[in-house]
Amino acid sequence: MAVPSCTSITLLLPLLSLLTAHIHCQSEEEKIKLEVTHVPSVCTQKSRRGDLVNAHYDGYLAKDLSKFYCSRSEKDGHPKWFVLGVGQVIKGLDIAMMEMCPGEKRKVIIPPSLAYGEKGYDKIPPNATLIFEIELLGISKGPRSVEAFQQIDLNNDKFLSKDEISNYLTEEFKKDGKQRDPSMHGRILTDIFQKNDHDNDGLISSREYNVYRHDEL
Ligand SMILES: *[C@@H]1O[C@H](CO)[C@@H](O)[C@H](O)[C@H]1NC(C)=O
Ligand SMILES: [Ca+2]
Ligand SMILES: [Ca+2]
Repeated sequence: MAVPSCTSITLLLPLLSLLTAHIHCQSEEEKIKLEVTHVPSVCTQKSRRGDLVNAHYDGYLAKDLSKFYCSRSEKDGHPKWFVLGVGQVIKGLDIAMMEMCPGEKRKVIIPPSLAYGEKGYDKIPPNATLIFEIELLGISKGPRSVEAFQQIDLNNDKFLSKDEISNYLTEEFKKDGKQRDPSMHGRILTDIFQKNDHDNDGLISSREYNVYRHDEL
């Protein structure tokens, strides 16, 4: 299906992760090694799976400590936004950034099985152990949160109908103010139902929507 252009990705982030979020099965024996290097004096909130987090991180190859990624020098130094725990970043980072306070800093050593594996990726060689220095800047409720579900579920019956999701898409599209091919709306809607309406009853239940079992609705 057609995917919205790059420029709209930030605003459509909730949407895109509705389309692409999936559960990762984890069988690896290997674990990350985590060190908390700075704790803020006040911690009002801790990061959870499904939260939209804002962070800076630098990545190094463990074998020679060469830096392969630095969020501070990419994209004009804007920190990265992503949904935590849904595979938008490598597994090791998803794990390392749980239960973290805004302002907290961590250093983590990630085995290849929780990073880019036997194949490697781009600047990352095969079987590379990675080191990340992470600073969490902010947390907001993510698209797969209970809050997001309730926002879409206008009649509050715990099911998302086509109309409700269509409304939500319309509102999201209005927010970024771009002209769009009207057929895209329909295509996204169809795609959302194909990927999420597992029992094909034309409604997305809280269970179908919510990949996080611990988020009781
Ligand atoms: C990566 O590790 C696997 C498993 O230990 C091994 O079979 C493979 O040969 C390694 N690949 C490279 C390029 O070192
Ligand atoms: Ca509903
Ligand atoms: Ca359903």
